[in-house]
Amino acid sequence: MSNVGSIEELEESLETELRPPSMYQVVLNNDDYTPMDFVVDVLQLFFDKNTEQATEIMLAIHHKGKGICGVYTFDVAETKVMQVNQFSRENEHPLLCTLEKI
Ligand code: TYC
Repeated sequence: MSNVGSIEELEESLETELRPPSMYQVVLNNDDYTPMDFVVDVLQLFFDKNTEQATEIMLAIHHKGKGICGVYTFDVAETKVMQVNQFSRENEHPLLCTLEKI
């Protein structure tokens, strides 16, 4: 517990810390140019998927337009989005990773 100096602060921090954090889906979007193998690599490198899981998610995105890679608190989700988009630009692919509040 942080910053508890008065009854008011105690009540506020208990209230704040007892509420579960908002959760965010990290989403990969389909495009016509990113190679399928690159998307499978991204899912394994950044989202802890094995080859079979990564291939299944990649194909679902390819057919449906977008797909969920994982669900995280805001800070973790935002970091993953930035890392994946940076990795895609470095490799000159248009793959777009976004974040959606649940
Ligand atoms: N549609 C891409 C292709 O045919 C593959 C792809 C899948 C791209 C998933 C992005 O998030 C994506 N090469």
